[in-house]
Amino acid sequence: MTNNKHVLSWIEEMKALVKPANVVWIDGSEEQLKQIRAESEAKGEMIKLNEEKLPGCYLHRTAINDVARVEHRTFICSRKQEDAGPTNNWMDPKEAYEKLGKLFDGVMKDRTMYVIPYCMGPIGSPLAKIGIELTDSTYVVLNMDIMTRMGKPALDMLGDSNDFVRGLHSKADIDEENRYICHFPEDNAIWSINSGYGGNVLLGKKCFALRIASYQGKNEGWMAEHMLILGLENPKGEVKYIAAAFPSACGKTNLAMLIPPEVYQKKGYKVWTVGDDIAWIRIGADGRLWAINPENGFFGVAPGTNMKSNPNALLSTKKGTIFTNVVHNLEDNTVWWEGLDKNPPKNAINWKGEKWDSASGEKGAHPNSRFTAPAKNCPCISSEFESKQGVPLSAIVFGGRRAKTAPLVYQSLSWQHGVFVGSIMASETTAAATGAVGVVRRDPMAMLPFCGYHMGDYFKHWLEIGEKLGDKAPKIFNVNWFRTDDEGHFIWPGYGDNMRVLEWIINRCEGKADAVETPIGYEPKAEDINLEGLDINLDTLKGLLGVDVNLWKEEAKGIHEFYGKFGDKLPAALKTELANLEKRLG
Ligand code: SAT
Ligand code: MN
Repeated sequence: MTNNKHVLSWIEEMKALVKPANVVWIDGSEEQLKQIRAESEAKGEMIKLNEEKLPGCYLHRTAINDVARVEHRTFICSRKQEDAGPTNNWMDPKEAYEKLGKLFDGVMKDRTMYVIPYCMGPIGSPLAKIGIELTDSTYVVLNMDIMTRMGKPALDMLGDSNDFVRGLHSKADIDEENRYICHFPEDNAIWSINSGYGGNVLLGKKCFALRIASYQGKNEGWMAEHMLILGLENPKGEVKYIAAAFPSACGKTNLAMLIPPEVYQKKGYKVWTVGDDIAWIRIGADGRLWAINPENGFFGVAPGTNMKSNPNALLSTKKGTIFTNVVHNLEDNTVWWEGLDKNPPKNAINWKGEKWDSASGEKGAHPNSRFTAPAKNCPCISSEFESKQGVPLSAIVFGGRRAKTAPLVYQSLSWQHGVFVGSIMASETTAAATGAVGVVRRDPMAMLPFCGYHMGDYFKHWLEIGEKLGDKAPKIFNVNWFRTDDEGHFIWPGYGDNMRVLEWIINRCEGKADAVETPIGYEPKAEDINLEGLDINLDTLKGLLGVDVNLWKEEAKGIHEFYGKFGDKLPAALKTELANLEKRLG
């Protein structure tokens, strides 16, 4: 499929290591995919679902010990430890190659090695980049087909170039003790072994498009961010683009596919999805920030997705989709998960592959069960989805799950202050990674698990981009849909009603809305958030916008502690911003 010497010699080297029984180059043709689906089905790895109700859809179950990203087994293997920084696990690249080399040695001797060339971003886009993943998993091949532009066109785009990310993956024995996800930013390489879970093994996604790409972006003057991208169309037909960073499983897919409330629909507002997880962002010829979504599908959280919460996501899963770790409904050979509807199937198999009775009180789907759905299925996919230059950003939004401290929305006082706001993001942990759920942790720009280099340098990079942008910089905001009352109930309805907040954000960007200055930033006047058709009164909204000075003083202490980690690498501008916040808090 290619004469590229760099590609061919690297593959020879990897073959000598993993010693596959067979090598199959993935060309991306439907004919070849058909065959791989059939093999995968024959092995019992994929279960073909009801062709009438879910055409082209499959169910897959991962091993019980392999259901989420493993941050404690994820390493940045830069030559110098300092370059990985205090927020990443580090392993010396020599040690990593040696240790993993032993695990990879002969691992594919009874298996086929698939060579997957893929492109992150639209083929031919100046923002797109090429990767090649070697894997022994047909599940990976079939997921990469949905999530990336996979096959011959990617190799053609690469031509003779050496600029491609070298990914090596083996399921091996799914041995938890020897599970490693290692990144070698200086070698453009990723080695992943002993997992079969999406975020650990679809190497184009978090490993390349965030960890390796963030490092490339720092060196090349662009940004790889954990952000959705949406277009908000007003009644005049003008579309403004927003990129928003939230930690995993905090509603990026829901926000990206938002359906405006009826009062907005009647006026002609619409939301278009460009991406739901990752944005690659560059300064364009006009001096503004432009973003593409490097992915080609959605790897979304299934539980809670339903026709009310996110009809566009659910409709995206109706064909050509792979479901992972959801309930198998044996009544009609379809799938189910908690929050899909109120009728759990009577005759069903849970995510562990056991006969399941919903009355047992045990969850049938894993909380981090997923769908892999083609972007082209999405009813609200943006007309700019394939655009090679991407879309211009008007606003950048940060957000997380905070029960109390963070108000519904506020705007930063400047780009520099916005970088501060992003750097102090905190959120309750979710099931997207193994470990405790619901614990508040700092997650700067939602990149804590995904920044491929020293986070102090990452903050510096953000500040430098702002200097280059000057007055063309998008405005920066922070949102929190997750404030709770004393009984722990969410106060803000969220989902489609988040449109009301987005409207204020865009109005601010266009100089059309007022704001009040608080110690933490600009907030809307309560009357400037449209509550028409909502069950929330002005006082409740004022509560949601409230800034509790005492809580924020506590917060400032926590920020000092967190910033302490970065030592000399913490940019002075952020120290200044923290001091200014404390001054404003009094
Ligand atoms: O599991 S993934 O890393 O692919 C998704 C996520 O955690 O955001
Ligand atoms: Mn994500």
